[in-house]
Amino acid sequence: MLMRPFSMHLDFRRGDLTPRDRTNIRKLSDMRGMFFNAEAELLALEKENPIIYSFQERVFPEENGYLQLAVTTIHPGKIGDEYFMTKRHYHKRPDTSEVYLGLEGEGWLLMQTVGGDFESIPLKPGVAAYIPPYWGHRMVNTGSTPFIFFAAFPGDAGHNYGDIERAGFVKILIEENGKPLFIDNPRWKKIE
Ligand code: PAN
Ligand code: ZN
Repeated sequence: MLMRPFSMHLDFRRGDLTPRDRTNIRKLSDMRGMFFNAEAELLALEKENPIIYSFQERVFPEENGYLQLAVTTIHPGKIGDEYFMTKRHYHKRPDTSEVYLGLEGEGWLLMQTVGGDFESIPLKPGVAAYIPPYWGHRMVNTGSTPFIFFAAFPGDAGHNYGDIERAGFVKILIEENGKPLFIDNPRWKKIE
């Protein structure tokens, strides 16, 4: 069936996509074991289990030729010294790209290949980043306000959380003396 052209509304400040098909909420309990400081993670879980981020999606056919659209809001905060961040993933079809556009707040885009090649790009309103094929990706909120960004990716890209979940990212982003600092992740292991 022929899809008709259409428009939608993007509220940059609130991170609202209208109309939308679904809203996903990721609490700390959905990200167990992903923060570096396991003790701080457990404490925060027991105390309030905070919402780390949420994302609103327009869902289209999972086929070549279409695009999927999403707006993500990462709340400000830290677990230990590590900033709130997204889970991260590769695409199920790893040879697919994605574009992220910063709408509100500030943060960093962390990217990594299966071989351990690492790249990072700072994002703020008006900055768009191109994530090429084969790069796993994660966003991190390094500011004190919500970090909101828009994403567009191929209809059939899909999401693969497992591969990075096992290996972790080579670097993590922590706050030191009030500033973001990249440090090596001692837990990271290359998948053989
Ligand atoms: C984004 C992400 C979104 C949430 O739309 O899916 O920011 O992050 P996680 O998927 O890592 O939980 C995207 O990259 N889509 O492909
Ligand atoms: Zn993606």
